[in-house]
Amino acid sequence: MGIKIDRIILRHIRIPLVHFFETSFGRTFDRDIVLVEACAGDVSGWGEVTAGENPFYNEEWTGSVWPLIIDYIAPRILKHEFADASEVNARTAHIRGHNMTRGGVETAIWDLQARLHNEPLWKAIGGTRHEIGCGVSIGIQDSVEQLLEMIETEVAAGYQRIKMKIKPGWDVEVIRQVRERFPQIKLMADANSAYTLADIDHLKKLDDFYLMMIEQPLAHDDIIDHAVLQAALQTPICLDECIRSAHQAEQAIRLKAGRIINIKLGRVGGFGEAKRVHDVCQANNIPVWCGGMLESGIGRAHNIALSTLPNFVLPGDVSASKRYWKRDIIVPPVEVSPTGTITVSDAPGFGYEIDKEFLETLIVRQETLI
Ligand code: OSB
Ligand code: MG
Repeated sequence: MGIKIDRIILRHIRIPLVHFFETSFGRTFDRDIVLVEACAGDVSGWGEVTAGENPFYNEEWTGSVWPLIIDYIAPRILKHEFADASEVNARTAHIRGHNMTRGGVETAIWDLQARLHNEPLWKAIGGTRHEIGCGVSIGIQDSVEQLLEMIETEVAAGYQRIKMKIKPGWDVEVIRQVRERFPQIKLMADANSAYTLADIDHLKKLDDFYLMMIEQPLAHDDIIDHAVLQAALQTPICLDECIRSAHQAEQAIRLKAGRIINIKLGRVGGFGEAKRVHDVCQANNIPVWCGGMLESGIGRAHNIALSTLPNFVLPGDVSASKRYWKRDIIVPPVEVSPTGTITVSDAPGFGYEIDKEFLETLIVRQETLI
């Protein structure tokens, strides 16, 4: 039984975060998210485009998503006969970049296929675990005291590792204070490309804090300088921004640009490529974990499914709905156990229902493509 999409409904929603989120490239208070509903008859699959509000993490932003889907993606998807969702990626692979937009559509079709087959998405993609380990990503705060308080809260909630955002001026001395207060926790730092090789002596100081890893210290599109830095550091480097395909993962591993890779569905363009990145890493003994992009419940549910693949052996940035939203757009919300785990739903598709009534109240713009 193949899949034929007869309608795509795009929705742009705006939803405030419970607490602002700051990275080295800026502070976010409200999320502007494009959701993709792919329909085959009366069955729908849902995807989330994980682009940010500005083109600062990568080249995409909420405003670039809409025209790209209308002008370039939907015409290649609508009415096309897919034997399997694994064929979707190749239909839009001629588009340069814009993986998050391509991935928002692709993941919707994976969800649709799983719902049509009445099976959980995590099993459909080859997942092997019923429970996933969770960490949290904590943004840059106004004061170290506020950061310490937040870490305290998340450790008490049971999260298995703490990731803190760093940038020049909010790095070594802040980490030193975190380590003094929390000598035992699994701790890591994410720089979102805020440094260059000129900072190598400064970055070496991070080796004092037995971090699990330091994430994407150098340029968003670099693997060569990361290889130089990794050779100079004891702390493992984890690559995020610069791994956008399985081929790039393979090259980064060959160059020894890092020892860990964070996989984000959007950054690599959906489940097809995410599985290939996963497989390349597994074959090379590179552990992976699932990154996050402050997703609503839809993207979060996809991330949970992805995290069930066998080589997702480190806790990811997939955490409870309530850390982001007063009310999520899925029911039930994503909940995390006192030991920092999420139990994976066995309901069809990504395993949660859409809260349509609440979703309606968030819509900025909606369009049906046929
Ligand atoms: O680099 O992992 C990142 C959020 C926005 C942009 C980039 C990143 C992040 C996060 C948030 O770290 C992870 C989460 O969804 O909690
Ligand atoms: Mg990151």
